[in-house]
Parts: sequence; C-alpha cells; structure tokens
Amino acid sequence: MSDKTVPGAISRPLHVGSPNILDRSIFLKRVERILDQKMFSNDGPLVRELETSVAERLDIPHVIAVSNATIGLELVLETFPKKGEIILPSFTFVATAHAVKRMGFTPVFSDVTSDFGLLDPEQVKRLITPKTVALLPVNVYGNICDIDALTRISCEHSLKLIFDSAHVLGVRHKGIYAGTFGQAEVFSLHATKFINGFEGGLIATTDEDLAAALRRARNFGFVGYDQVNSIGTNAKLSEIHAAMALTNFEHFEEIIRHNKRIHDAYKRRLPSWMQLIGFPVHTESNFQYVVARCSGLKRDPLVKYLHGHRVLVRRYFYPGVHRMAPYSDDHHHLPVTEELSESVICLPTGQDINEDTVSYICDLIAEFDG
Ligand code: T4K
Repeated sequence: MSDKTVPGAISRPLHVGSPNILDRSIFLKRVERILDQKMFSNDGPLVRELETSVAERLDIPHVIAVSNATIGLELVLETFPKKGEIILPSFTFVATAHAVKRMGFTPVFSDVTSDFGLLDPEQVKRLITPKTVALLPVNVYGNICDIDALTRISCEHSLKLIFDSAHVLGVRHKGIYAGTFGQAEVFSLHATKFINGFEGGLIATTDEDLAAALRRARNFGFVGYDQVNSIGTNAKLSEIHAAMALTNFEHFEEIIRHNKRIHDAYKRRLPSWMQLIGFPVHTESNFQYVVARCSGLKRDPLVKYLHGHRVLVRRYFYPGVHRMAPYSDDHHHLPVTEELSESVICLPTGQDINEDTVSYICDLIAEFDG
C-alpha cells in the first residue's frame, strides 16, 4: 500500500464525476423559497426557469425538463408512429438500450469508431433494413457523433434520428451547442453528470409540436385540469431538483474551465501506455470525462490496484450492452466495441478533483507500472 496521502485531506474516495455543487448558498436560498411558496412539483417556477435558462443560453428552441434522461428517451421514442428496429451503439450505458426495448422497439447494435467510441456511420448503413425506423446515436464522453453523415443517412432512408446526449450538455459541434441535432436530444442531470440536479433530464428539440406532445406526456397526458387526450406518465422534475440543476447551470462555463484544467493535468502526467481519448475536430467539449485506453492486459489489474487505494476509476462501458444478459447472443460480435470496453478506464473527475489529486493519482499509476 502506498504511504501517499490524498491532497486536500479528502476523506472520501475519489470518484468518476464527483458531483459538482457550485454555489451552496444560492441553492439553499432557492430551497428556502420552495419551502415558503410550497410549490414542490408539477411544472413549478424553478422548472420553468431551468428550461428557459438552458434554452436561451444554449440557443435551443424547446427544452423540456424530465425526471431523468432514461425516461426522456422513452418519452421521445413513444412519439414514433410505428415500431420496428432502432440502430444504436452497444458502447453506451445500458439505459439507452433499455429505453428502446421498453418502448417496444428492437435494438440493433452497431459498432463504433475506434478513435472516439462514437456510432460509426459506415456500420450503420450496413445494418439498415426495411424494418429500421430510427437511428439512436450516443454522444459519449463529451464527444459529438458525425452529425452530418448520420443526418444524411437518416434523410436518405426516412428514419427518425434522436440522440442520447446524456454526456454532452454544454458541448459545441462546429460552434453550435448540442440540443438542436436530429428530431430530439436527451441530456442527463444525474448527480455525476456535468450539470448535477441530483437526478433529472432535459429533452431538447427544434420541433414545436413534438415539444408540446412531450410536455403533455410527462404529465399524464393532461391538457387542462380535467382533460386528458393522450397516454402519458409521470416524468416530471421536482422543484428541488430544478433548484440544484439551475444553480449549477449558472456556473457551467466555470465547470468547463475546471474540467479542462483537470483534463490537461492528466494529459501531462499519464504514462505513455495510457492514451487519453481526445475530441473530434469541430467539438468543443465539456471535458466531464477523462478516459484513457490502457495497452496490453493492464486495465483490469490497474482498476483493482487503484480501487485498493480508494481511487474509484470505472470501466465505462464494460462489457458492451450486446454482451449483457438481456441483449446477448453468442453470434453477435462487435470487434471495436469489445476492444474498447476491455481497454478503457474512466479517471476521477468533477469538483473533488484538482491538479494535486491528479498528481496523486498519476503517481500511484507510476508506482503500479514501476
Ligand atoms: N445515456 C448514457 C450514455 C448515460 O451515461 C446515462 C447515465 C443515461 C443515458 C441515463 O441517464 P439518467 O437516466 O441517469 O439521467 C451512473 C449513473 O447512475 C448514470 O446516470 C450514468 N449514466 C452512468 C454512466 O453512471 P453507476 O451505477 O455507474 O453510478 P455509481 O452509483 O457507481 O456512481 C458513480 C460514482 O459517482 C461512484 O464512484 C460514486 C459517485 N457518486 C455517485 C452518486 C450517485 C457520488 O459521489 N455521489 C452521488 O450522489 O451509474
């Protein structure tokens, strides 16, 4: 066991996506206001303020707050006029596939690009059949997919195109913030994400009718006090979640600056057998994730070793959804996904991490290697 101490006297383990809490006093003032006004849920003032702030700041026509990104994806999928196959990457968090399956579609897993782990348009073309109804690319690790190629393919084959954008709130592609690509994008406000709302999600769309349908669907289908014209569910975001998300969102540029400093520090200090996954040209990331590929068979022993030192690195995304029980079939191989899922390691990030903690982690890694 190393005799090094964690800098800054951090008593808890170091996490991937340690939660951002940017202005505790403003958050607590908002909580006081919620308690005074006694408006806790059901499209309350803070939910509206959050939606408007994100829409205005990121130039997105319609933003609909929901209780988490998984249900946000389900609500969008539920608006599709017919069921069928949906092409998505296996290299994602399992929630993406669950949303597809739970809404009655057939997930068809595609391989990804080896450089960034993003849905590979060439593979997608090969998987399209008469049953395909949609493409569901995932913008992983603060990276944006090849929007132009995927948009072209979806238009040529009259397919819906929606993005799992859980990781890319505040990320720009060719200068445009994520939130206006395809028919809809869904962001996550989970505690470990770029903007921490404890839990929560945001659906972004340029389509006014879709936005109105989603607002109804998240509130049981109500259009007035007593009128329900369509099926809906309870996907509402509460005021306390909105207070947290809004308070953090007000500091989103500061969070990006912090994340970039951390990313740069890892870049300087990691050994050459760990290659950081970078960002595609035209992408300005939020740097929320620092992901490296480990060469050789070092990844799993390294994870075990770091966990032993309370550095809780993660294997996002292992083993690939196509190899998880509900989706696995022995004949299905996705070589790039499998290679990536066996070599990637997500390093601690977020507000608990600073340049000293990065040095501490990199020194531990150097000792492991040595
Ligand atoms: N699509 C993609 C591509 C996603 O990555 C996700 C979620 C979704 C869709 C769905 O979004 P949501 O429906 O959740 O809005 C976590 C999160 O629960 C999940 O939101 C996230 N992706 C996924 C990548 O990670 P776990 O089970 O791996 O998290 P857990 O509990 O191990 O936490 C990660 C680390 O963070 C731990 O070391 C502990 C630390 N932590 C966690 C929480 C919740 C804290 O320090 N404080 C906390 O409050 O799933």
